[in-house]
Amino acid sequence: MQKILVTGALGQIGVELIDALRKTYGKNHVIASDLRADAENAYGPYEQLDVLDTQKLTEVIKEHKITRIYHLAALLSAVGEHHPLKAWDVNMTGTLNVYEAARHHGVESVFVPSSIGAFGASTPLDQTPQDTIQRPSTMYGITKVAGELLGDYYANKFGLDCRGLRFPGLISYLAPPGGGTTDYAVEIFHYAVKGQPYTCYLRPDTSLDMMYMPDALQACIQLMEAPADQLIHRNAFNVTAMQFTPEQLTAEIQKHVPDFTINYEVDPIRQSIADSWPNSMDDSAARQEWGWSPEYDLSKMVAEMLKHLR
Ligand code: NAD
Ligand code: AKB
Repeated sequence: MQKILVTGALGQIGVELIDALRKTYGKNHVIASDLRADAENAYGPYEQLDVLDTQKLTEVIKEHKITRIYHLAALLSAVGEHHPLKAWDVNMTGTLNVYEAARHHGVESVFVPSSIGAFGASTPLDQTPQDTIQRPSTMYGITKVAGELLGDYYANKFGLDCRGLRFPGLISYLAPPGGGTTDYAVEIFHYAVKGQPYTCYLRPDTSLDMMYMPDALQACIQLMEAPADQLIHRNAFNVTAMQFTPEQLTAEIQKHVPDFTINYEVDPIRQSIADSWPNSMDDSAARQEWGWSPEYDLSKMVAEMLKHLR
């Protein structure tokens, strides 16, 4: 049975992933970790762990005899543009520390999420292929491309089973998003259920890939359980579930909340990031190699989000 460490476990993905992993592998087989000393959201084994602290990282891996790591600790795109050097440190040095500790201390497999942020304006933005030009313009994107390459390097050079997904914007109701460009697609629901208008920082026609969290959790577990000989790419799979603009999301919410209104005050930093990201990704490699098949489309996701937030 796997013994799993999750870094950055108190973030938007982590709080739900630890629960999903514990249902699959057992409560005591999943160690949550994050920067905070208190961990009331961890509901099980927890370690305070800064991924920049290599000594503590090694201790945690050895003490719990970790065999698999889900490395979620990172700074997201918008925060990363405000703190680029910190984003480099956490996303790059943190990931390198995790790979190094893993290969030296008996860890067999490591999951590191990438992002639509690993693409840039020179990438084909419609049906973005699995293998294509990656010249991102954000510090976040630079760290994501380098993280993808590091995964390939550690797999090829040291035989560490490094896998990962290029996630689109993730939509969930439990933990708030951590400061990304796609956060509007979560925030908007909180305003809709409170009966308040929402001011969106992206233009109404900005199309981005998105996914509802249960599909993302399923993808994290399914990819890591896929037989290695089925995977041609292994690392950095495009995965998507839906594409929409703020205008289209608003129209879908209005089917349930007819009085809901939106207005727009465009933030030039986040708008330029969104403009450099795909309008829609081609995720056929994930579908073919390990059976990726999302359950939630726009209308199903909106109905579920509103139901849970109410
Ligand atoms: P988040 O910002 O919600 O959570 C990140 C967590 O990392 C936070 O709890 C934070 O305290 C922790 N952290 C920050 N610095 C740390 C450090 N030095 N040591 C240990 N922990 C640290 O992020 P998330 O949305 O849960 O994203 C997790 C991963 O998934 C990231 O790699 C992110 O790039 C990727 N991803 C997320 C999305 C999304 O829409 N949420 C989309 C694509 C990719
Ligand atoms: C962000 O907007 O930074 C994240 C992502 C898509 O990587 N949600």
